[in-house]
Amino acid sequence: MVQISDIFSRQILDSRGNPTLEVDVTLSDGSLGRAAVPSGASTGEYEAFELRDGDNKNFNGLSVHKAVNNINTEICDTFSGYNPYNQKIIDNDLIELDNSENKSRLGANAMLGFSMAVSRASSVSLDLPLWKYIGGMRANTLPVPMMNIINGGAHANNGLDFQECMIMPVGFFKFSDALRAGTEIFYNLKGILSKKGFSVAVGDEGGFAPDIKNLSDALSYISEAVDQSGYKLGKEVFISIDAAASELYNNSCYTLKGENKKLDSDQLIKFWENICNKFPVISIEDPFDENDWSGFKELTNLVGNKVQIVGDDLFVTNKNRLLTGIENKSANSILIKLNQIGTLSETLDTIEMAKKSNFGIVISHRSGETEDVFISDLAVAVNAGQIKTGSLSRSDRTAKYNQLLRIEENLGIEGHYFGLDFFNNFN
Ligand code: 2PG
Ligand code: MG
Repeated sequence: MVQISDIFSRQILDSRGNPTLEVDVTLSDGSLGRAAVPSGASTGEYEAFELRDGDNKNFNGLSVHKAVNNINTEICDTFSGYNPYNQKIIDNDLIELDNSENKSRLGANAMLGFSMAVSRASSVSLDLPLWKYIGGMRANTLPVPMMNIINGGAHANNGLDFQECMIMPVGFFKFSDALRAGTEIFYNLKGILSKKGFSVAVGDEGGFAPDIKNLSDALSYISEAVDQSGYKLGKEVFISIDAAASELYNNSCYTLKGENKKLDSDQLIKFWENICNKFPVISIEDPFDENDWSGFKELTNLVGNKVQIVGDDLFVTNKNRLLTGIENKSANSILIKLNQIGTLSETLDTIEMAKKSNFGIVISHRSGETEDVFISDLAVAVNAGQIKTGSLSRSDRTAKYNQLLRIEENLGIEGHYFGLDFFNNFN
């Protein structure tokens, strides 16, 4: 029987230059699985605990030597000799070993790095691509990308209140065509912004970060770029927003500095309705604070038949929070981030629950990424239908798109771009 023979972790840097960790799992047949853990900037209150050293003299407190050490000692000692194909047993035992409320003892970053690396080592050992190891024969759809071409909020230092203005190229038959369209739009947007005198430097996720103050202006420039690229806005290409509204909420109101507005939840509903009437918006993520369940519910009720309402900080990839959302109809889609929950098995369980309730599924990167392309494989493995992995620049983002190109090639005629299905669900 193949066994885990070695587990080793090291500290590396993420796309922002902050420390994160990487894990190597080696099996008795010589297979090596390597995985790196991402990190967020606009993290949700209910996410699993990311263990950092807090030593201000070392990477401003952000080093992860404690988490690395937990892998190289306790996790290595416990799991050496395990059957690597038993992902669920490994993840359950890992949770038991940690034995804390939110993975704070070993650190969710340590636990996830190990969990991901085990699955990758197993796929190498079985000579299967990761997406096929996780998803089997039924894994055959390429996801629609949400491309974040204007960055704001916590991901840029411009005046834009909302974090992500994205495009979704749904009206194409192939992922590679959708990717081409997105890239052409990105470059036309660059020209438009530069002509208007805006900076075309990019933010954390590779999208432009011009000093635009209000959302309508940002979406107008994007609309112009779609048009200039020769694609039909509202038919082939739609707009998607991540408001990351938890970052804007304080003392029972939403402070929109750029828009020069202070809104309560009811007024923010009107704001979103207005945006949806003005632009072909097909998806809004975190339109309200992570505790504002009623705002979410109200908006889903009003526009949910034509707009996807995605819970990110609201659900934090956690089954219990998702269940509340399903029962209360607080959203109709979930953002999936492995490191919000901390193991691969729990992530797959949450995805399964979402699917059973006909929720949309968006597999997502973090704003602090690495060169690891695990999420591309995961998106195909579970036939998620959507992936959010940033803009069309910076290798930490394009690496994920490039992996999807390889998977598309690998799937050949068995592959199917989810675009038109997504379009049909929301049109
Ligand atoms: C989000 C993510 C990714 P962060 O809010 O959806 O875009 O940002 O990783 O900073 O939480
Ligand atoms: Mg988000």
